[in-house]
Amino acid sequence: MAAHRRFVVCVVLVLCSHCLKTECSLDTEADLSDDIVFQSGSHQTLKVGPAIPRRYLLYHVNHGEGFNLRRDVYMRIANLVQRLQQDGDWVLVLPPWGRLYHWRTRSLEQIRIPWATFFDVESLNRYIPVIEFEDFIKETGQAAIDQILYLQAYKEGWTNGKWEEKIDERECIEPPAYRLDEAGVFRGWFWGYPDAYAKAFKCLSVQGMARILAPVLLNNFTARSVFVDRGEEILHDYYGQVQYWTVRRSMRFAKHLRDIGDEFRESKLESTDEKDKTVMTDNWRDMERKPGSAIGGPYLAAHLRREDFARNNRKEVPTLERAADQIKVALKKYKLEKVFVATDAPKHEIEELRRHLQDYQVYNYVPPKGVLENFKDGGVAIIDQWICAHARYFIGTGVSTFSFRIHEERQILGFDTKMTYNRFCGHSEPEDCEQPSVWKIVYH
Ligand SMILES: Nc1nc2c(ncn2[C@@H]2O[C@H](COP(=O)(O)OP(=O)(O)OP(=O)(O)O)[C@@H](O)[C@H]2O)c(=O)[nH]1
Ligand SMILES: *[C@@H]1O[C@H](CO)[C@@H](O)[C@H](O)[C@H]1NC(C)=O
Repeated sequence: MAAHRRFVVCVVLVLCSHCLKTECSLDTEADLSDDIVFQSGSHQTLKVGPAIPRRYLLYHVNHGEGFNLRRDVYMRIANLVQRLQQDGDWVLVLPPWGRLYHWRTRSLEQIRIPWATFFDVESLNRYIPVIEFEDFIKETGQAAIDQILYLQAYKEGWTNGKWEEKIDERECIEPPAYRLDEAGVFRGWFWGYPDAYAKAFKCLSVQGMARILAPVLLNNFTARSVFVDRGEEILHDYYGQVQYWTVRRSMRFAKHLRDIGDEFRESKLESTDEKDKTVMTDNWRDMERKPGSAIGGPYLAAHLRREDFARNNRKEVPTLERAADQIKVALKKYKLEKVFVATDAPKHEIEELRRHLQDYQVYNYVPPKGVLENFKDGGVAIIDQWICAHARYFIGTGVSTFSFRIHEERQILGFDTKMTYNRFCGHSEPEDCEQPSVWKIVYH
């Protein structure tokens, strides 16, 4: 998983100049079609054309991927929908959350979770039209999807070592994850909805940015609802550019989770938005902050990714003792006494970390039973991220997408990148290990 993600990041970097080039041709096309619509309308006073039928884009991500990589895939797909919107009435159907590898609390049923549990759906809707899967069922009358497009790489890899953008209908490389049943429809995993099915299934080999799917969805597959599986196969159209940050800004966490995090900040960490200069506007579109305008609460936040990262002995993971040493250096430098630790570590590891930091006040968020029951492991992780996002200083774990999303959240709130783009040096790395690359927020 992680190797795959690193690979994706490299490709994005290499292709940056390439995507800039193709950008202009696509934009011209859009402008032309706008003109035509406008002209025909201006000749006749009352021109009632046939209503454009609403089309639905559904998508799914490979089962093994974590929550925070899935958030990244949402951004790629949302920008595709934004592109499709120029040519019709498209709506993105949000894939219910569930069965994530890292969601370990066995006593909970963590399946068919709507996006509203974790995100502010109204905010998402301010960028592109989105609906929950349950609403899709209500709107269309049944959990039936017209067409599955299963994305995969090219069997032959990159031919003669050259990377180019392409997409073709191909035979499935792996045995298909959907099977035709006696009734002639495709059955498989549709987020735990046993009645859901699809009418048609195809594999597409793809190498390219999300928008490479646009002409295919507009011209080749004209079914009303199209389900793109393995959405992580396509790359960001504009990594780190305006479109990237706009959709990222639209991904606000659900208010009920933010409130819980804020309550913890206030009661334990002496942190409130007024004092910390992190007050948010109601609409993210009106929020543009100068880097450095946010001060943050009087605490340091650390994200310490353990579990599988530690078990696999990744070089980016520090021993708890070394993590504590690095935290102490920053606490002294910024004259702070309080530490908030977000981690997936077992209790005994948190206790060990506390022992190494006994001269300081160490906090971590332990959810009351009701919070865990209502908002699940995913909600608790978001509360952790939210508290980290409001600290004066943040230090994360290298290559963890959990930490990456905190970096972004802090830029949106207006923190200086120096107080954000920091990570622990792992057990087999030098003390001055390479720090995360800074992706500065852009608004225009
Ligand atoms: N509550 C909480 N959960 C965490 C924390 N760190 C990781 N997790 C859980 O572990 C999951 C995996 O982390 P992700 O950020 O999704 O992904 P990653 O850390 O990059 O790991 P992979 O993508 O799986 O390689 C998260 O989605 C959480 O469920 C943490 O600090 N607090
Ligand atoms: C889409 O249709 C065009 C024109 O018929 C064809 O050349 C192309 O191969 C098709 N692409 C896919 C992915 O089906």
